[in-house]
Amino acid sequence: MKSILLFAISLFLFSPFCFTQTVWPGDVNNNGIVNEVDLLYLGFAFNATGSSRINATSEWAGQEITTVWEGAFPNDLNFAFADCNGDGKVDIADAQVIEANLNLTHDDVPFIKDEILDASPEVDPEFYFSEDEITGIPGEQAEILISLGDNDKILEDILGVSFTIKLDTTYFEKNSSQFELDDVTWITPFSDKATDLILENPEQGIIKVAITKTDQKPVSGAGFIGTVSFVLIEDIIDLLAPTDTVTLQIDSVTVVKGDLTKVPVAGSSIIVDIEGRSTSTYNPILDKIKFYPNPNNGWVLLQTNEVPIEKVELVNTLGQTIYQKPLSKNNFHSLDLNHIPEGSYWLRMITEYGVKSTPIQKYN
Ligand SMILES: [Ca+2]
Ligand SMILES: [Ca+2]
Repeated sequence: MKSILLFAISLFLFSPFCFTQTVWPGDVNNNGIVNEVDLLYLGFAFNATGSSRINATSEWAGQEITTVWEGAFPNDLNFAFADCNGDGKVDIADAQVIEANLNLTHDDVPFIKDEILDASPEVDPEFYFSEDEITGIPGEQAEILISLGDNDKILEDILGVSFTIKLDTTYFEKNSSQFELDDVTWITPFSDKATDLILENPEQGIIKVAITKTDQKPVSGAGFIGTVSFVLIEDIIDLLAPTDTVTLQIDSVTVVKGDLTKVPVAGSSIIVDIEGRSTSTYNPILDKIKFYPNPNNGWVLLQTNEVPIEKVELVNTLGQTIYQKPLSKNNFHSLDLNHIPEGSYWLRMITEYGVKSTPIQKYN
């Protein structure tokens, strides 16, 4: 009897006739936040149609879906979640809602962070700057191409990619940094069958990019994606200590296949050489210091190789020192960074020969 009752209740709960779920416009994957990853899900559902929402709005408010659509994502989430503006069709107007509601959160569902897969440039494909070196002239615009994958590591059956470009606003002019997607790339061989979002946050020096195919036809390939342009601030040379480095960074890379499964792809960074800056003060003996692994998940090992490190510091992308530790003269040291939030940092190793400063990536 009990089981019959349970069956009846579950039939009632899961019946499409009483289906109620809440859509927050732009949170296509319904994980509690609107971000660039939602565009990848939008690509998966692009051109789907179904019932429009009653009193539909793109404003940030939870709206009930009363009738399910036919299609669903691989995790069974209904396609109605992709209809951000509620007009009964998944199209480019819904991508604009993602942009309008970017970074907004709701707590209708337990927040699930969009997972960034661990990846290593040694084994996985890489998002990288297409030149080994770049020189910037203070106050003048410079640009560099970025690429995803190369001939040795071709990406297969890809539907979309998202990533973040970071430029430290201490060194780069705000509002001058841009990313421009190439008209034709290996992911988007036909620009009318793809869409993209390029979301610039000049205050934080962050550019979020998402590109997805809209015809559900995954592509394989590797190569150029677009161009990052930037302007170094006019008085940068006065600002820099001799061992400071200025970098551009690509991280938070998400690459999805046609079934939305994720492919590990490594991010990267490049040091910007600054014209007119003397680099002779860097002591090459500092190259003897080794540390690993990078990226790390909380533990970093340092091997000094007879260049004693007096102190290590961890500096965030805002230039704030968030961790420091004096070190003994031992050859090996381990750093416990488990309490440090996930993100990109500079590891500064202070020695009597100068400061070695290296970008590191912390994952949880
Ligand atoms: Ca989301
Ligand atoms: Ca729509």
